[in-house]
Amino acid sequence: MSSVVAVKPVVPVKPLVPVKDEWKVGALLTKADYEAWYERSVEDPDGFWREHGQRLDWIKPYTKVKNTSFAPGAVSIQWFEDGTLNLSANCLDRHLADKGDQTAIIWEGDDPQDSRRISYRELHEDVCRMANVLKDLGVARGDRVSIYMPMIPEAAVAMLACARIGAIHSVVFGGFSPDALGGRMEGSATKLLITADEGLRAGRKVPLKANADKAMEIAAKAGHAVEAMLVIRRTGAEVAMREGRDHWWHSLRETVSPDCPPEEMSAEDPLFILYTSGSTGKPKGVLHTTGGYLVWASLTHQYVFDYRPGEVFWCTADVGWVTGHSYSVYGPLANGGTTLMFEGVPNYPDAGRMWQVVDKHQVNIFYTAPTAIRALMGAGDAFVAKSSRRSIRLLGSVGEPINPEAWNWYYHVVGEERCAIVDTWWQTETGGILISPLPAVTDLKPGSATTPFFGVQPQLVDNEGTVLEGATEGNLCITDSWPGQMRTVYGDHERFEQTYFSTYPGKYFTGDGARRDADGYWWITGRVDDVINVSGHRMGTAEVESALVSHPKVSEAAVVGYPHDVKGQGIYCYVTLMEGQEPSDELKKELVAHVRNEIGPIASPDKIQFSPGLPKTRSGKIMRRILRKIAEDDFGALGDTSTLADPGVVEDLVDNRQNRK
Ligand code: 6R9
Repeated sequence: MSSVVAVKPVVPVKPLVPVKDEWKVGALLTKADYEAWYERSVEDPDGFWREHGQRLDWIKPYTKVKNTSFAPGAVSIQWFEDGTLNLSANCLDRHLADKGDQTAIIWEGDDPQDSRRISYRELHEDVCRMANVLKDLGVARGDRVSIYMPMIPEAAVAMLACARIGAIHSVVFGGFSPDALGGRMEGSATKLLITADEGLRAGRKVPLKANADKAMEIAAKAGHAVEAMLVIRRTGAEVAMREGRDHWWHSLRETVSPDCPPEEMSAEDPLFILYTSGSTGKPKGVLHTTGGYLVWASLTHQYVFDYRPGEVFWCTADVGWVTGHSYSVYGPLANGGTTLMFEGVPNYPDAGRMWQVVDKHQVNIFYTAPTAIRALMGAGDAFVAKSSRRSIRLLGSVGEPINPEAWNWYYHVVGEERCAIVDTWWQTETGGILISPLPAVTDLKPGSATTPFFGVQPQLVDNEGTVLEGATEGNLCITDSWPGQMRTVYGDHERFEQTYFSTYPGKYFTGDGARRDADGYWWITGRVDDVINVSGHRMGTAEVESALVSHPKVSEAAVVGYPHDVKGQGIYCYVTLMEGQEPSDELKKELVAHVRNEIGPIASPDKIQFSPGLPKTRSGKIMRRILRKIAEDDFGALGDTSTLADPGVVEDLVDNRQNRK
């Protein structure tokens, strides 16, 4: 997609869009409710969550509620710890009596002719069958199962089947490379992998099974042999099946019982691992547990989206990301809702696809990312105007800061000023939404995630950790735990403490910067660590750097983000070549292909600049601040360069920026 978007202001951005009376009709919470609930949630968290934990069906009710500590060296997070439950029973079984025939999942295929509706009864049966198949293949409670799938209902079935038997799932985005999948399978010591023959996106086939085969080899070489693979037939392509190791889901499905009693799990038993990028080269396995996570996913889904029975909820995120976990699958299903899963992409067959799907399935709540909004805005209003969109009642945004122009377009053109926009700030680590407007409660400010959800206590600190008061800007921390918080980094609790609780001891540090305005509204300004946000996807600059230096012709690389009209941030790489290697356009192409191969297409470098040297301090640290400025063409503000070992390097970088592409 082109990186140039003509941002035409539809109407001037208004600094404040007050709640409209229509948004209050039938709403679950009033402003007074929000204020009273919020106050109680922070003054009496035990009482508040004791009550709200009851939204789930517990096998053995909890007597304890909050048991958490952010204390240095002793970080420990437990919620509802003596309660037991099963997550899949909460998402399925408990809805069968009233809603057995209601649609749980509407599936819209890549091809506009392809769609399916799956009732709660059908989904329950499929989940039970897959759970039984997993058991037959040797998966037991506590085992790790990796899931590498396209956006088809079987991805949700696989997640729920794991939850039913107490296995821990690790979903790996279908766009990741065999290397990335192999590394994650090794890291989680995966017992079994669930994948599909092929995926389908914008009419193009994605060779998932072939990638999975390579990933199995990579994991084995790294020292971990994955025992089995369960393969879903999606396109019907011929794929190699290894006898004794690989199994077809459609064959085994018929050999098992449609009943599978749900395993009784403790609230603090692990539910899933999800790998996410951080400041170091190695992705972290974020671990979420069962009870608190589901309380959080379902409560935020209900109140942030003001979700009402019978409504069709469409979160466009892939299940490979946390947004897909919490708001395509677990939140909506725990609430007995109807969730739409979309296999395709926003601009196929054309840029009107999203709105056609909205009309076709009468979507009421639409939740997507700013990058998609900007891309569709760039394609022109005509694609939107061809659809009715009258079914939409609420719009949502997630993944990165939404610029006011994109907000405005979403509000005026897509929503025709009828719908509130909830700009929801949260992270893989937080399990669900932490800061967001509520549609009937919060006056909106384009670009602001506004106010905290129940139990969330944000705080700004400066680089020394001093707490900042009033209208100001700083590093965003959260001072106390909430039920959906991650519990640890899988297999590495020390890294968990180190990453999130050591920078500002006693607080959870988000890695984001934020501003609080005079009305107490929160504005997220973006990452303050070495993580960049490319099309709403987190990418560690260190990961891209290590992919680049793994190329034989590269001696050193430094990667930074720069502003990109559609992606939010683009990937800018400074590359130093090995002695004797000549820079060329060919080599740039080779390096781009190499990074795609190592990580996946989402990590494709947007610009590569060959640079004979990188700006370093005398102790050898790369000065990224300077590299960021050059990438932004902001040469006037390079700041203090006096600590550089060789100041001449900077001039060289500025002079050579023409060679970037
Ligand atoms: C849910 C998700 C988390 C990072 C986060 C922040 C950015 C997410 C945002 C937002 C501004 C919003 N982010 N939502 N920034 N406004 N509404 O995206 O999780 O993939 O872990 O990314 O995304 O920088 O720290 P994840």
